[in-house]
Amino acid sequence: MNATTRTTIDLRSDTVTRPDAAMRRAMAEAEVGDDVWGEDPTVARLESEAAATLGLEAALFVPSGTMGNQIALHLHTRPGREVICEATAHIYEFEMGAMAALSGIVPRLLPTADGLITPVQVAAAFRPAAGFATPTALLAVENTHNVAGGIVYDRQRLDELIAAGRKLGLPVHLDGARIFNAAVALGTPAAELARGFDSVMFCLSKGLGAPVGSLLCGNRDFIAAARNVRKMFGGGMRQSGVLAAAGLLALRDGPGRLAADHARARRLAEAVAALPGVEIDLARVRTNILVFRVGRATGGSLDEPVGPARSFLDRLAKHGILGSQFGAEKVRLVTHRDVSDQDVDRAVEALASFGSPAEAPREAVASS
Ligand code: TLP
Repeated sequence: MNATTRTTIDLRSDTVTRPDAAMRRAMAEAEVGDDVWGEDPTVARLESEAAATLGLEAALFVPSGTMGNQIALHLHTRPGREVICEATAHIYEFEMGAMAALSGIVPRLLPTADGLITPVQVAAAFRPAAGFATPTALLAVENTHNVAGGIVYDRQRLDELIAAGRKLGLPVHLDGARIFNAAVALGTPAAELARGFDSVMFCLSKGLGAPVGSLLCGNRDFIAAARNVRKMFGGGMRQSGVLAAAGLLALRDGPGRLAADHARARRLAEAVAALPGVEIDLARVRTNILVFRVGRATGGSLDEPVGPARSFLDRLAKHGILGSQFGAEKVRLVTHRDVSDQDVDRAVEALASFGSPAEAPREAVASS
C-alpha cells in the first residue's frame, strides 16, 4: 500500500479528536452570553450537569485540564509548601512547571512501579509545618494515571488514600482528566470515583471528544474562589457557550462509547505483546492507553529525539500510524473516538510486520 494515499491513524493522544457534525451544529446554535459576567446559559448548564454527574456541589468550565489542575493547586496551597504526587504525575511532568510558576509550590514525588501511590507512601512523605522541612499542603491523585499506562485506582485504594490525607489534615485533589475511562473500566459511575475528594478536574477534550474544555468540580465556596483564580490565570472566557455546547454533548454521550476505545486498546496491546523484545503488562491495559518499553537507553527527557522509542515510532509512521513517546524507551498508543475497528486492524497488521526479520527493531531489548 502506498503510505501517501492512506489516511493517517493518529494514536498519539485522545486529545486529537475532531468535533463531529452534531457537536458542530450544537456549537453553531448555542445560546450564549458573557460568561465573565456569569451570563452564558450554556456554560451554566454544562457546569451544573458536570457537578451533578460527578456528585459534587459545583463546577467551573475551564479552557484546559492544566488550568483546572493549577487552579486547584493554587487554592489548596500557599507559596513555599509542597504537594505530594506520584513521580510521573501530569501536574508535575507535563504542566510546564506551573505549580512553581503560578503558586510557588514544589512537588514531593512518590516513585511507584505501577503508578499507584499507597497510603503508606503518603504518610511517610508528609512533613508538618514545623522545623526545617518544606511543609506538605496537598495530596494529588491521578485517575486514570496517564504515564503509567492509563491505569486505574479502584474505590478501595481511593478510600485509603483519602483517609490517609484526612488523617494528616491534607486536602485531596483528583486529576481525573480521564475519570470516565476509569469509571467504565471499573463498571462504576464517575461520581463513585469522585466521592471524598475536595476537588476533581476532568476533561471533555480527551476520550469524551469535545474540541476544548475541562471542568473543575468542588463545593460551592471552592468553586466561587476558583472562578476568581481562573480570571487571574487568564481563563475567563466570554461567549464560551459555543464551546460548552460541544462539551454538553461530550458529557452526555461520550462516556457511553469509551468501552469501545478500551476494547480497541486491548487489541493493540495484544499485538504489541506478541512482538519480540517489547515489554508490556497486559493486565494493566484496562482503558484507552497503552504504554510499553521497546528498548533500553540512557537519558530520558519525555520527548527524547533519539533512542528506541523514537525509532519504533518512526517505523510505525511509515505505515501511516502515529504514536507518542514517554522518554527514550517507552511508546504510548491511545485509542479514541476517531479510531475505528478497521484502523485497529491496520495497526495490528503493521505491528505484526515488526516481528518479521525484515523489520525487526535493531534496538529491541536483548533479553529480560
Ligand atoms: N495529557 C496530554 C499530554 O499533556 C500528555 C495527553 O496527550 O495525554 N491531566 C492528565 C492526566 C492529562 O493526561 C492531561 C493531558 C492533562 C491533565 C491536561 O489537560 P490539557 O491538555 O487539557 O491541559
